[in-house]
Amino acid sequence: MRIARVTCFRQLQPFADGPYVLSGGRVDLGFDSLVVRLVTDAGVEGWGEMSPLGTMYDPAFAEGAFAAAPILSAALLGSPVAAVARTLDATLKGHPYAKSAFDMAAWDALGRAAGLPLHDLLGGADGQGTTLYRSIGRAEPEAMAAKAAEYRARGYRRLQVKVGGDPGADEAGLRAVLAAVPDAQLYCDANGGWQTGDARRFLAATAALPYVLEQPCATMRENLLLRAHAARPMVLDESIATLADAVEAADAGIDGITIKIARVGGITPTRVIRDAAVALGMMVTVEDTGGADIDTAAMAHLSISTPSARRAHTVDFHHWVTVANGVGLPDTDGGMLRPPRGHGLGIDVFVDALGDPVHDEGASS
Ligand code: 0XW
Ligand code: MG
Repeated sequence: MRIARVTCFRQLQPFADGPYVLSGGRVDLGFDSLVVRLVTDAGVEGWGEMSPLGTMYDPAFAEGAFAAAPILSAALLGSPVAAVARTLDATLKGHPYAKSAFDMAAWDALGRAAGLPLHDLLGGADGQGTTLYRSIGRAEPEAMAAKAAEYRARGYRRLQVKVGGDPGADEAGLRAVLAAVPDAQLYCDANGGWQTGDARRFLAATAALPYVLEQPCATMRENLLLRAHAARPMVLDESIATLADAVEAADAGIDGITIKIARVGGITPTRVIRDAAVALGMMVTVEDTGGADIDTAAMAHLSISTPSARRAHTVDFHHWVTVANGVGLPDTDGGMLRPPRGHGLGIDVFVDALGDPVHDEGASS
């Protein structure tokens, strides 16, 4: 089965809950999403999605993905669907985020052709669903507490508290959230905003509080140096871009990793890193940098096929944004993300919601 047509769309996806504030004054108002449709010579469709978070979260930006899209599309025409990851890597060195939606679309097509939900191609479902968390942006402690209470009332039992600024202010935010939702499980995510000294100050001031520390500093070296100072569990997110990063983190006693599908380049490398991390004994989160229904379905399938004993949590991006790009995801009642039941990603895509293609080539284009 070979690729006969490639069509790319752009969808702007404003956040439903307003500005999203990360450390370092980074603020974003929504996702800027690349949606890819592949059509095979057998007439099977496959869809994929990728959105970076602005321009300052990862070494990725939407305009980069849209610039790479025509180059990758041309290379994929005639390529076997099963070999898409190899074709992408042979065409463009690096730029994994730009390849992610194409790789995802190929997996969707393979699942549809096989008549199987994607998780059956990725290890099979272990359990019914994956715990969801909501992220609380940096703000005044009262506002963070109010947001935490709202999310708890909406069924989320796990919350990601954004930190990574002044350690004293971060401590106040964490204490306010804990007071508002004492039964929630908390992750403090600095998004690499601290220097090691800031992180040690925050750790000392919050030694008695229950939370997992996420990506305290920007570089792998700083994070690994900090590991010895943190008695609590520590997970890395932005530092994990390759399999080698995951191995280095495991060797240094890091407890868990977050694999972002876009950051590593699609479902193919995500699966490799996920399975290696599980074998190395780490907790694993599979999620992404942004998107809506199509991307959330990919996170759902990769998460549910991660062994439940090693599975941490994931995000429901289709509930973060005010637009939809398909239907098929089950309700997230109880704060759980369940995979669609249909074949492949299991999403019926709303083509009309995507506007005119930004790129289209191949048969009948
Ligand atoms: C919460 N996220 C998954 C959404 C944004 O892409 C950033 C990321 C994080 O962990 O910071
Ligand atoms: Mg994170």
